[in-house]
Amino acid sequence: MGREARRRRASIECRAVYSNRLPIAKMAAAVVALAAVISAVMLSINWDGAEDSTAAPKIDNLLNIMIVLSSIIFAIVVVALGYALFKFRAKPGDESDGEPIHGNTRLEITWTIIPTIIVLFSGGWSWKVLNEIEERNGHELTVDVFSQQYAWSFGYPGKEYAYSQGVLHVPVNRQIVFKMHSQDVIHSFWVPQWRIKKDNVPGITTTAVVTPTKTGTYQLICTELCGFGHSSMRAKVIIQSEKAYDKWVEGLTEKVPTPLMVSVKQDTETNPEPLERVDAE
Ligand SMILES: [Cu+2]
Repeated sequence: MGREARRRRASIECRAVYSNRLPIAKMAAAVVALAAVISAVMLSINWDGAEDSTAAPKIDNLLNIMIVLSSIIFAIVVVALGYALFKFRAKPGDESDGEPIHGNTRLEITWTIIPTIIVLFSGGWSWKVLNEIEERNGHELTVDVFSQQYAWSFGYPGKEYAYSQGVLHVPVNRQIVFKMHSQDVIHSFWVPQWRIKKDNVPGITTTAVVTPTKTGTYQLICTELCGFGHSSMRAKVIIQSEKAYDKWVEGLTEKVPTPLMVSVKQDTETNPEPLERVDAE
């Protein structure tokens, strides 16, 4: 048999096995049912706790969309796999080889286009959410975050670079721009109830924008394995009224130490926007 004839025959066999006999309607119904059950269970779990920043509901919403999309894809795979395992299982005593299958162009185009649409959609949606979260409102408060093995400290540029160690105070309902400066290895800034998570990378300044919506005491957690003391690398975060915040910062006696100030001054390349800040000298 010539190559072309073999190809055609395999293609016909393949179509016979994989398209004509597929109970598409039943399988689609099974996919919808399974995806609905998985989505319902997964969405009923409160994965990330309280939503205490303006970004939190948007991020949770995005997570929910991803959960539903993933449930659909998971259901398609499980139903197709389950059907194939059941339908095409070997008969007892059948030791023969499987069918020689050439492929199915239509199927391959479909399973390329659909994931492409899903990836573009989720990428686009994430982009939109990130833009919304990071949009400055012109009334923001800048706070410098210094991370080093295994401690956090903070500088308050608007308050003559007052400095606090192990405890961060910020006002509620005010947009805070955190400028992060790692002094050694990569750390990561994470207050779970705010959802925002940002790496602190040595040599560059990274930025996170957060508007806390509730007062209270939280924990800042390092979420990048940074060495032996990583699990204890935490700081207390106190969100309070603007008045109480002002009072607290004014009571601080220390100023950001010179070595840390050096990294503040290096903040040019990644964040070119002018900051309202007093120079170190
Ligand atoms: Cu760490």
